[in-house]
Amino acid sequence: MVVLEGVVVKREAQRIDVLLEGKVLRGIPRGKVRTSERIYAGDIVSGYTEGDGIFVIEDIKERKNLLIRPPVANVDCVIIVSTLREPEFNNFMLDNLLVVYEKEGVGIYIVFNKVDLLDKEGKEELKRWSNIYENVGYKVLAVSVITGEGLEEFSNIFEPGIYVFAGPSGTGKSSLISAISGVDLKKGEVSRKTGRGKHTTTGVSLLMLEGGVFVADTPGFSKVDALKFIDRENVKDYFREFRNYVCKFKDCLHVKEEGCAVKEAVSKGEISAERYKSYLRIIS
Ligand SMILES: Nc1nc2c(ncn2[C@@H]2O[C@H](COP(=O)(O)OP(=O)(O)OP(=O)(O)O)[C@@H](O)[C@H]2O)c(=O)[nH]1
Ligand SMILES: [Mg+2]
Ligand SMILES: [Zn+2]
Repeated sequence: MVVLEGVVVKREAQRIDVLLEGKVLRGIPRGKVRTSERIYAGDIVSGYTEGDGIFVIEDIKERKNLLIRPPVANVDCVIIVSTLREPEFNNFMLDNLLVVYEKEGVGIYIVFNKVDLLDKEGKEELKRWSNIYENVGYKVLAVSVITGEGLEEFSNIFEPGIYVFAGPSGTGKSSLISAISGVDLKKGEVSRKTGRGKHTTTGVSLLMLEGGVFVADTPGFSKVDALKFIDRENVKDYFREFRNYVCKFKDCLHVKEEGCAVKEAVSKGEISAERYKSYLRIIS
């Protein structure tokens, strides 16, 4: 029998969809894959087709990486979608996410959506936060799905690979994917309306754009705790801006130690006080 290879483009509860030669088939794990392994969106799976649109999965190709939050395999880049308003910006959550993704070594973009909602004060706030993250070395974009502002620049970032849209609930991940792909995710999707009349993404699904680009829409979260994924003493390694400083003690945790160059940099304003506050709160 010919062994075929497909990509898992949807993972939700018991459902696994496999994209094979442009067609979406229902994936059914068999043998050791069924009993001892979990399959994630983004996985490359091998097996054979059977009857009515069934793909029997016999094996999973070794993963390049595996994000746990959100659960997607073989990720090239994470696009963290945030907002200043609706919902209010939560920099502590963003800093937790950044730590988690830094550890995975994936590319990272920070995209502030819903800039149409910002008044003068809001725009200043946006500039202040953008500067903070750009100074750390992150690529930051500001967009609005409603007005189209920034969307052209945003759609130009994509190169072949898997891009995961992550971030708090309601920031506009699904809306952004719809805007750049032209696919209305809210229609074809299994989505439920919450009390506030919003569509909430449930499972993870990958959409194929032109030129080998896959984008993963994922459910938003309300809380992320970096310590679930990283040991307390290693968190400092994933604050990029701390790496430029050499403290008196090699194992300095940058809390109360004598001769801490990171703390000194915070007091001089070289390192953002907000970022440092997040760091202390993560490890506390
Ligand atoms: N004002 C404004 N509203 C937007 C914008 N983008 C999305 N929205 C609205 O924000 C709400 C949430 O958008 P979604 O795209 O469902 O957000 P999501 O991040 O996919 O949410 P989850 O799937 O729950 O994580 C919807 O009512 C959208 O119409 C924007 O640029 N401006
Ligand atoms: Mg969504
Ligand atoms: Zn230190």
